[in-house]
Amino acid sequence: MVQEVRERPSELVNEIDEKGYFHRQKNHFDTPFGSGKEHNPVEAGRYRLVWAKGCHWSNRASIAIELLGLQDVISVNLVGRTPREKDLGWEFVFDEGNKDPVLDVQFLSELYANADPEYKGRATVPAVVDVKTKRVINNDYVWLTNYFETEFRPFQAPDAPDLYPEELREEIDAYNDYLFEHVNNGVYKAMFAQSLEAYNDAYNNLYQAFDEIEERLENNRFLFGDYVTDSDIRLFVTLARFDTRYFKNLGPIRNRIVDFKNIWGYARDLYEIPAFKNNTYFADLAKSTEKPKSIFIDYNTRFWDKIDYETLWNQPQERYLLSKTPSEKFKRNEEVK
Ligand SMILES: N[C@@H](CCC(=O)N[C@@H](CS)C(=O)NCC(=O)O)C(=O)O
Repeated sequence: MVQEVRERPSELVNEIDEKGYFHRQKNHFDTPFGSGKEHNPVEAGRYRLVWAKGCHWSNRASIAIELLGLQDVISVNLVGRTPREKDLGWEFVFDEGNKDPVLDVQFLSELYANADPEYKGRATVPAVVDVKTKRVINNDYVWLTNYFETEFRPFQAPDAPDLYPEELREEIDAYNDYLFEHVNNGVYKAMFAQSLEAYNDAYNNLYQAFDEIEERLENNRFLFGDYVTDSDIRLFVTLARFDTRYFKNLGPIRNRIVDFKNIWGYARDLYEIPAFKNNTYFADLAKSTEKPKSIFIDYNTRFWDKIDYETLWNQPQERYLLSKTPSEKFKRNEEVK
């Protein structure tokens, strides 16, 4: 029932400090997956991932599930928004009657309330829901893909890629922290900044990182060499949204993604992989939800459905020339060698 659903709390009220800097709310449901008493048990058919096309934090998880062949183990569903006077947050708008057919609820916030009636934060995606109890049991986007890569290994496809090789884990973790700070959340720090000082800091940080990544990709096909890793998923989801959507809220940008030779080739190399392609909805990302307020109508509102993103992102590139295994983008798990 719509009336009982809690109105969405705003970042601009709760997540901005006195100097205008944005500080993201903490993940509330961070119980890890594993075999201990303090863990969410690793089981097939027990969990459902809820994600949203626009949200890169959740897009990582949907890409990882498909890359690892876990679709029959962890079910997946999408949420969206219905424009209302009061923002009620994520809703199962793609399902009949706007209700998730497995969980039988309309709003994601209901599943958060089932888990913790006192929860005051935003009901965010990604959210992993226990289908038995209809409770959110994990919304820890930082570690979610790593749980799928490690704890869910017994349920992965036999030839699943090893996206988080043991010998690289420390380096990948450190690089993921860097990506979070400067790129994934770096974009948001600029987009939510409420003072020019906070904005300029965030903007410079972001472009410094893009310059560093451009250099790293000069001789490396992927961030860690010849094979796709967890870090590549995390970078890709931000790149896919940059020229499509973020540029609008970033202000005058220095370069688009298509202006970076290496980053742009790299992004298309990843986009060739079905799990990346199937989970990226460019037209939906570009589609504007704002009502025009003046005679000047923003670029996305005018052109979102006229740009052929598929052709643009399918332009050939020669990144394979950088690799010792040009036709293999993945390190496969040992057992199947
Ligand atoms: N859980 C994290 C990150 C996930 C996140 O921010 N997801 C966004 C979409 S990208 C969301 O679900 N927002 C829903 C809302 O704020 O109503 C957070 O709380 O900041």
